[in-house]
Amino acid sequence: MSTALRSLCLSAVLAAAFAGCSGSPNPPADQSAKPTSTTGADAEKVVNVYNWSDYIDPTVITDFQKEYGIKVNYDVFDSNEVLETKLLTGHTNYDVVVPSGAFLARQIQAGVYQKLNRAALPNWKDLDPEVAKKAAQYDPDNTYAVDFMWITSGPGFNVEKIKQRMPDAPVDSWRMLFDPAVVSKFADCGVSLLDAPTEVISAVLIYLGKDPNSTSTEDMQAVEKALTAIRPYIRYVHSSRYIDDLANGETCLALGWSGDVKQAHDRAKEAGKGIDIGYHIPKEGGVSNYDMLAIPADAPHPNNAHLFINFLMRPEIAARNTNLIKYANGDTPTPDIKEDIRNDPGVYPPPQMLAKLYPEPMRTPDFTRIVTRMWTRFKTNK
Ligand code: N2P
Repeated sequence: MSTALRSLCLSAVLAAAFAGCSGSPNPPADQSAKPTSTTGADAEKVVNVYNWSDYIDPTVITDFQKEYGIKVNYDVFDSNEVLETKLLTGHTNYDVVVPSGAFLARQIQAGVYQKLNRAALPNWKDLDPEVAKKAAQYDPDNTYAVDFMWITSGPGFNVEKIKQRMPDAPVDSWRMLFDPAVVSKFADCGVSLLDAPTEVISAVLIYLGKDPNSTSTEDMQAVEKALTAIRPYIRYVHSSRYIDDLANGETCLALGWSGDVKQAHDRAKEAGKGIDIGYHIPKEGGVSNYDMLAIPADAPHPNNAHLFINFLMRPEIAARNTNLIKYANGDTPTPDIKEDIRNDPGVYPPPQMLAKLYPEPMRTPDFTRIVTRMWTRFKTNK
Protein backbone atom coordinates (compact mmCIF):
# COMPACT_ATOMS: atom_id res chain seq x y z
CA MET A 1 0.00 0.00 0.00
CA SER A 2 1.34 3.46 -0.81
CA THR A 3 2.28 5.72 2.09
CA ALA A 4 -0.38 8.23 1.08
CA LEU A 5 -3.10 5.60 0.94
CA ARG A 6 -1.99 4.08 4.22
CA SER A 7 -2.08 7.47 5.92
CA LEU A 8 -5.54 8.07 4.49
CA CYS A 9 -6.80 4.74 5.83
CA LEU A 10 -5.21 5.47 9.17
CA SER A 11 -6.84 8.88 9.37
CA ALA A 12 -10.21 7.38 8.47
CA VAL A 13 -9.89 4.75 11.16
CA LEU A 14 -8.78 7.32 13.72
CA ALA A 15 -11.53 9.73 12.71
CA ALA A 16 -14.10 6.99 13.21
CA ALA A 17 -12.56 6.08 16.53
CA PHE A 18 -12.73 9.67 17.73
CA ALA A 19 -16.29 10.00 16.50
CA GLY A 20 -17.37 7.19 18.80
CA CYS A 21 -16.37 4.37 16.50
CA SER A 22 -19.60 4.22 14.54
CA GLY A 23 -18.74 2.26 11.46
CA SER A 24 -15.15 1.85 12.59
CA PRO A 25 -13.53 -1.27 11.19
CA ASN A 26 -11.95 -1.68 14.61
CA PRO A 27 -14.59 -1.07 17.28
CA PRO A 28 -13.36 -0.78 20.86
CA ALA A 29 -12.94 -4.10 22.55
CA ASP A 30 -14.16 -4.77 26.07
CA GLN A 31 -11.64 -2.65 27.92
CA SER A 32 -12.13 -4.21 31.34
CA ALA A 33 -9.13 -6.03 32.74
CA LYS A 34 -9.14 -9.62 31.61
CA PRO A 35 -8.98 -12.28 34.33
CA THR A 36 -5.24 -12.49 34.64
CA SER A 37 -3.74 -14.74 37.27
CA THR A 38 -1.20 -13.02 39.53
CA THR A 39 1.42 -15.68 39.18
CA GLY A 40 0.37 -17.95 36.35
CA ALA A 41 1.34 -18.04 32.73
CA ASP A 42 -0.90 -18.77 29.77
CA ALA A 43 -1.22 -22.36 28.58
CA GLU A 44 0.88 -21.64 25.54
CA LYS A 45 4.37 -20.70 26.73
CA VAL A 46 4.91 -17.86 24.26
CA VAL A 47 4.90 -14.06 24.40
CA ASN A 48 4.90 -11.97 21.23
CA VAL A 49 6.68 -8.65 21.70
CA TYR A 50 6.84 -5.69 19.27
CA ASN A 51 9.36 -3.08 20.36
CA TRP A 52 11.49 -0.29 18.90
CA SER A 53 14.79 -1.32 17.30
CA ASP A 54 17.96 -1.05 19.43
CA TYR A 55 15.79 -0.92 22.55
CA ILE A 56 16.59 -3.93 24.75
CA ASP A 57 19.54 -5.84 26.14
CA PRO A 58 19.23 -9.21 24.32
CA THR A 59 20.35 -11.05 27.49
CA VAL A 60 17.20 -9.72 29.19
CA ILE A 61 15.14 -11.71 26.69
CA THR A 62 17.17 -14.88 27.19
CA ASP A 63 17.03 -14.51 30.97
CA PHE A 64 13.23 -14.10 30.87
CA GLN A 65 12.95 -17.24 28.73
CA LYS A 66 15.12 -19.18 31.19
CA GLU A 67 13.32 -17.96 34.30
CA TYR A 68 9.75 -18.49 33.06
CA GLY A 69 10.11 -21.11 30.35
CA ILE A 70 8.23 -18.73 28.04
CA LYS A 71 9.53 -18.22 24.51
CA VAL A 72 9.81 -14.57 23.45
CA ASN A 73 9.02 -13.83 19.80
CA TYR A 74 10.57 -10.41 19.33
CA ASP A 75 9.88 -8.08 16.38
CA VAL A 76 11.05 -4.50 15.94
CA PHE A 77 9.83 -1.25 14.37
CA ASP A 78 11.15 2.29 14.31
CA SER A 79 8.05 4.40 13.79
CA ASN A 80 4.91 5.02 15.81
CA GLU A 81 2.98 5.32 12.56
CA VAL A 82 3.92 1.77 11.54
CA LEU A 83 2.91 0.41 14.94
CA GLU A 84 -0.35 2.37 14.92
CA THR A 85 -1.38 1.17 11.47
CA LYS A 86 -0.98 -2.43 12.62
CA LEU A 87 -2.80 -1.88 15.91
CA LEU A 88 -5.76 -0.16 14.28
CA THR A 89 -6.06 -2.90 11.70
CA GLY A 90 -6.23 -5.36 14.62
CA HIS A 91 -5.31 -9.03 15.07
CA THR A 92 -1.62 -8.24 15.36
CA ASN A 93 -1.02 -11.33 17.49
CA TYR A 94 1.20 -9.16 19.69
CA ASP A 95 1.06 -9.45 23.48
CA VAL A 96 3.27 -6.47 24.34
CA VAL A 97 3.76 -3.32 22.26
CA VAL A 98 5.61 -0.07 22.98
CA PRO A 99 3.86 3.05 21.61
CA SER A 100 5.00 6.54 22.57
CA GLY A 101 2.62 8.36 24.91
CA ALA A 102 1.15 10.75 22.33
CA PHE A 103 0.14 7.78 20.18
CA LEU A 104 -0.87 5.58 23.11
CA ALA A 105 -3.41 8.21 24.21
CA ARG A 106 -5.42 8.10 21.00
CA GLN A 107 -5.00 4.35 20.66
CA ILE A 108 -6.58 3.96 24.11
CA GLN A 109 -9.51 6.04 22.86
CA ALA A 110 -9.75 3.77 19.82
CA GLY A 111 -10.08 0.72 22.10
CA VAL A 112 -6.78 -0.85 21.16
CA TYR A 113 -5.65 -1.90 24.66
CA GLN A 114 -6.77 -3.88 27.67
CA LYS A 115 -6.37 -2.53 31.18
CA LEU A 116 -3.29 -3.66 33.06
CA ASN A 117 -3.85 -5.98 35.99
CA ARG A 118 -1.83 -4.32 38.76
CA ALA A 119 -2.04 -7.46 40.92
CA ALA A 120 0.07 -9.20 38.29
CA LEU A 121 2.64 -6.37 38.34
CA PRO A 122 4.18 -6.41 41.85
CA ASN A 123 7.20 -4.46 40.58
CA TRP A 124 4.89 -1.45 40.18
CA LYS A 125 6.34 -0.38 43.57
CA ASP A 126 9.68 0.30 41.87
CA LEU A 127 8.31 2.86 39.41
CA ASP A 128 9.50 6.45 39.62
CA PRO A 129 6.36 8.38 40.68
CA GLU A 130 7.47 11.43 38.70
CA VAL A 131 7.75 9.43 35.48
CA ALA A 132 4.42 7.70 36.17
CA LYS A 133 2.86 11.14 36.64
CA LYS A 134 4.20 12.33 33.29
CA ALA A 135 2.95 9.14 31.62
CA ALA A 136 -0.48 9.69 33.18
CA GLN A 137 -1.00 12.76 30.97
CA TYR A 138 -1.49 10.25 28.14
CA ASP A 139 -3.10 7.49 30.19
CA PRO A 140 -5.02 8.81 33.20
CA ASP A 141 -4.19 6.86 36.40
CA ASN A 142 -1.71 4.73 34.41
CA THR A 143 -4.54 2.36 33.62
CA TYR A 144 -3.42 0.86 30.34
CA ALA A 145 0.34 1.23 30.21
CA VAL A 146 3.57 1.55 32.14
CA ASP A 147 6.64 3.51 31.11
CA PHE A 148 9.45 1.42 29.62
CA MET A 149 11.87 4.25 28.75
CA TRP A 150 11.58 8.01 28.36
CA ILE A 151 13.50 10.02 25.91
CA THR A 152 14.43 13.36 24.43
CA SER A 153 15.35 14.30 20.89
CA GLY A 154 18.03 16.69 19.73
CA PRO A 155 21.11 17.10 17.51
CA GLY A 156 23.69 14.30 17.71
CA PHE A 157 26.96 15.37 16.14
CA ASN A 158 30.50 14.35 15.21
CA VAL A 159 32.55 16.65 17.44
CA GLU A 160 35.58 16.89 15.16
CA LYS A 161 33.80 17.25 11.81
CA ILE A 162 31.49 19.94 13.13
CA LYS A 163 34.39 21.86 14.69
CA GLN A 164 36.35 21.72 11.43
CA ARG A 165 33.48 23.21 9.49
CA MET A 166 32.25 25.70 12.07
CA PRO A 167 34.43 26.24 15.14
CA ASP A 168 31.68 28.16 16.94
CA ALA A 169 28.84 25.84 15.91
CA PRO A 170 25.79 26.23 18.20
CA VAL A 171 25.85 22.55 19.19
CA ASP A 172 23.39 23.09 22.04
CA SER A 173 20.76 24.71 19.83
CA TRP A 174 18.11 23.68 17.33
CA ARG A 175 19.90 26.09 14.98
CA MET A 176 22.28 23.20 14.21
CA LEU A 177 19.49 21.56 12.22
CA PHE A 178 16.91 24.20 11.42
CA ASP A 179 18.95 27.35 10.64
CA PRO A 180 19.86 27.04 6.94
CA ALA A 181 22.98 29.19 7.45
CA VAL A 182 24.24 26.63 10.00
CA VAL A 183 23.08 23.25 8.69
CA SER A 184 24.29 24.09 5.16
CA LYS A 185 27.85 24.02 6.51
CA PHE A 186 27.46 20.32 7.35
CA ALA A 187 25.70 19.12 4.21
CA ASP A 188 28.94 17.69 2.79
CA CYS A 189 29.57 15.45 5.81
CA GLY A 190 25.99 14.13 5.99
CA VAL A 191 22.90 15.29 7.90
CA SER A 192 19.87 13.15 8.75
CA LEU A 193 16.49 13.69 10.39
CA LEU A 194 14.21 11.31 12.28
CA ASP A 195 11.29 9.98 10.29
CA ALA A 196 8.93 11.00 13.09
CA PRO A 197 6.77 13.77 11.59
CA THR A 198 4.83 14.98 14.63
CA GLU A 199 7.92 14.97 16.84
CA VAL A 200 10.05 16.85 14.28
CA ILE A 201 7.27 19.37 13.83
CA SER A 202 7.20 20.05 17.58
CA ALA A 203 10.97 20.60 17.44
CA VAL A 204 10.67 23.07 14.54
CA LEU A 205 7.93 24.94 16.43
CA ILE A 206 10.27 25.27 19.42
CA TYR A 207 13.05 26.53 17.12
CA LEU A 208 10.67 29.11 15.65
CA GLY A 209 9.76 30.28 19.17
CA LYS A 210 6.19 29.06 18.77
CA ASP A 211 3.99 26.85 20.96
CA PRO A 212 5.20 23.25 20.35
CA ASN A 213 1.59 22.11 20.73
CA SER A 214 0.32 24.49 18.06
CA THR A 215 -1.87 23.16 15.29
CA SER A 216 -2.67 26.50 13.66
CA THR A 217 -2.54 26.71 9.89
CA GLU A 218 -0.31 29.75 10.08
CA ASP A 219 2.22 27.94 12.30
CA MET A 220 2.15 24.86 10.07
CA GLN A 221 2.92 27.05 7.06
CA ALA A 222 5.87 28.48 8.98
CA VAL A 223 7.05 24.95 9.86
CA GLU A 224 6.82 23.83 6.24
CA LYS A 225 8.73 26.92 5.10
CA ALA A 226 11.47 26.16 7.64
CA LEU A 227 11.66 22.51 6.58
CA THR A 228 11.75 23.41 2.89
CA ALA A 229 14.62 25.82 3.54
CA ILE A 230 16.81 23.07 5.06
CA ARG A 231 15.78 20.26 2.67
CA PRO A 232 18.77 20.71 0.30
CA TYR A 233 21.12 19.97 3.20
CA ILE A 234 19.43 16.79 4.48
CA ARG A 235 20.91 13.54 3.14
CA TYR A 236 18.16 11.27 4.44
CA VAL A 237 15.19 10.91 6.76
CA HIS A 238 15.30 7.68 8.80
CA SER A 239 14.88 6.70 12.43
CA SER A 240 17.50 4.01 13.05
CA ARG A 241 20.16 4.11 10.31
CA TYR A 242 21.79 7.16 11.86
CA ILE A 243 23.18 5.21 14.84
CA ASP A 244 25.74 3.32 12.77
CA ASP A 245 26.22 6.18 10.31
CA LEU A 246 27.18 8.62 13.07
CA ALA A 247 29.37 5.99 14.74
CA ASN A 248 31.23 5.21 11.49
CA GLY A 249 31.63 8.81 10.36
CA GLU A 250 29.27 8.29 7.38
CA THR A 251 27.24 11.26 8.64
CA CYS A 252 28.21 14.08 10.98
CA LEU A 253 24.88 15.42 12.26
CA ALA A 254 21.55 13.78 13.05
CA LEU A 255 18.32 14.78 14.68
CA GLY A 256 18.24 11.73 16.89
CA TRP A 257 16.86 10.24 20.08
CA SER A 258 18.95 10.64 23.23
CA GLY A 259 19.84 7.00 23.87
CA ASP A 260 20.39 6.17 20.20
CA VAL A 261 22.93 8.99 19.92
CA LYS A 262 24.66 7.74 23.06
CA GLN A 263 24.71 4.25 21.53
CA ALA A 264 26.40 5.81 18.48
CA HIS A 265 28.89 7.46 20.84
CA ASP A 266 29.73 4.13 22.48
CA ARG A 267 29.91 2.20 19.19
CA ALA A 268 32.33 4.86 17.86
CA LYS A 269 34.46 4.62 20.99
CA GLU A 270 34.58 0.82 20.78
CA ALA A 271 35.62 1.02 17.11
CA GLY A 272 38.63 3.07 18.27
CA LYS A 273 38.84 5.29 15.18
CA GLY A 274 38.88 8.49 17.18
CA ILE A 275 35.28 9.49 16.45
CA ASP A 276 33.57 11.35 19.28
CA ILE A 277 29.80 11.86 19.18
CA GLY A 278 28.07 14.56 21.22
CA TYR A 279 24.44 15.23 22.14
CA HIS A 280 22.71 18.11 23.92
CA ILE A 281 19.10 18.76 24.69
CA PRO A 282 18.70 22.08 22.84
CA LYS A 283 18.80 25.15 25.07
CA GLU A 284 15.57 26.45 23.52
CA GLY A 285 13.85 23.36 24.98
CA GLY A 286 13.49 19.81 23.74
CA VAL A 287 10.73 17.37 22.92
CA SER A 288 10.30 14.48 25.35
CA ASN A 289 8.50 11.21 24.83
CA TYR A 290 7.40 8.35 27.04
CA ASP A 291 7.57 4.90 25.44
CA MET A 292 4.92 2.79 27.11
CA LEU A 293 4.48 -0.97 27.57
CA ALA A 294 0.91 -1.92 26.73
CA ILE A 295 -1.12 -5.05 25.99
CA PRO A 296 -3.45 -5.10 22.95
CA ALA A 297 -7.07 -5.97 23.78
CA ASP A 298 -6.85 -9.07 21.61
CA ALA A 299 -3.44 -10.25 22.87
CA PRO A 300 -3.33 -14.06 22.72
CA HIS A 301 -1.16 -14.39 25.86
CA PRO A 302 -2.16 -11.64 28.33
CA ASN A 303 -0.80 -13.48 31.41
CA ASN A 304 2.60 -13.94 29.77
CA ALA A 305 2.47 -10.28 28.74
CA HIS A 306 2.06 -9.27 32.38
CA LEU A 307 4.94 -11.55 33.40
CA PHE A 308 7.14 -9.99 30.73
CA ILE A 309 6.22 -6.41 31.63
CA ASN A 310 6.75 -7.12 35.33
CA PHE A 311 10.16 -8.59 34.49
CA LEU A 312 11.12 -5.42 32.58
CA MET A 313 10.06 -3.35 35.61
CA ARG A 314 12.37 -5.28 37.96
CA PRO A 315 15.02 -2.66 38.90
CA GLU A 316 18.02 -4.85 38.11
CA ILE A 317 16.56 -5.72 34.68
CA ALA A 318 15.50 -2.14 33.91
CA ALA A 319 19.05 -1.02 34.81
CA ARG A 320 20.57 -3.63 32.50
CA ASN A 321 18.45 -2.33 29.65
CA THR A 322 19.34 1.27 30.43
CA ASN A 323 23.04 0.42 30.69
CA LEU A 324 22.99 -1.03 27.19
CA ILE A 325 20.50 1.13 25.29
CA LYS A 326 21.29 4.38 27.18
CA TYR A 327 17.73 5.52 27.79
CA ALA A 328 16.25 6.50 31.14
CA ASN A 329 13.81 3.80 32.30
CA GLY A 330 10.53 4.15 34.19
CA ASP A 331 11.90 3.00 37.57
CA THR A 332 13.31 5.10 40.36
CA PRO A 333 17.02 5.08 39.42
CA THR A 334 19.15 2.62 41.38
CA PRO A 335 22.94 2.22 41.75
CA ASP A 336 22.69 -0.62 39.21
CA ILE A 337 22.61 2.11 36.54
CA LYS A 338 26.15 2.94 35.41
CA GLU A 339 27.34 6.25 36.73
CA ASP A 340 28.19 7.77 33.35
CA ILE A 341 24.61 7.14 32.21
CA ARG A 342 23.01 8.28 35.46
CA ASN A 343 25.04 11.49 35.30
CA ASP A 344 24.57 12.14 31.58
CA PRO A 345 22.33 15.21 31.32
CA GLY A 346 21.16 14.07 27.87
CA VAL A 347 19.76 10.85 29.37
CA TYR A 348 18.70 11.89 32.89
CA PRO A 349 18.25 15.66 32.44
CA PRO A 350 18.85 17.83 35.53
CA PRO A 351 15.82 19.69 36.94
CA GLN A 352 16.51 22.96 35.09
CA MET A 353 16.55 21.05 31.78
CA LEU A 354 13.58 18.86 32.73
CA ALA A 355 11.59 22.06 33.12
CA LYS A 356 12.38 22.93 29.49
CA LEU A 357 11.10 19.69 28.00
CA TYR A 358 7.83 19.63 26.08
CA PRO A 359 6.16 16.24 26.10
CA GLU A 360 4.90 15.47 22.59
CA PRO A 361 1.15 16.16 22.62
CA MET A 362 -1.57 13.85 21.40
CA ARG A 363 -2.68 14.95 17.91
CA THR A 364 -6.10 14.70 16.34
CA PRO A 365 -6.72 12.72 13.13
CA ASP A 366 -7.33 15.92 11.15
CA PHE A 367 -4.05 17.42 12.27
CA THR A 368 -2.23 14.14 11.68
CA ARG A 369 -3.54 14.12 8.11
CA ILE A 370 -2.21 17.63 7.49
CA VAL A 371 1.17 16.72 9.00
CA THR A 372 1.39 13.50 6.98
CA ARG A 373 0.81 15.39 3.73
CA MET A 374 3.37 18.02 4.66
CA TRP A 375 5.87 15.35 5.65
CA THR A 376 5.43 13.45 2.37
CA ARG A 377 6.04 16.68 0.46
CA PHE A 378 9.15 17.27 2.56
CA LYS A 379 10.55 13.75 2.22
CA THR A 380 9.94 13.52 -1.51
CA ASN A 381 11.22 17.08 -1.94
CA LYS A 382 8.17 18.17 -3.95
C1 N2P B 1 14.90 3.21 19.96
C2 N2P B 1 14.18 4.47 19.72
C3 N2P B 1 13.17 4.68 20.77
C4 N2P B 1 12.82 6.07 20.92
N1 N2P B 1 15.83 2.98 18.95
C5 N2P B 1 11.68 6.47 20.10
N2 N2P B 1 10.46 6.34 20.73
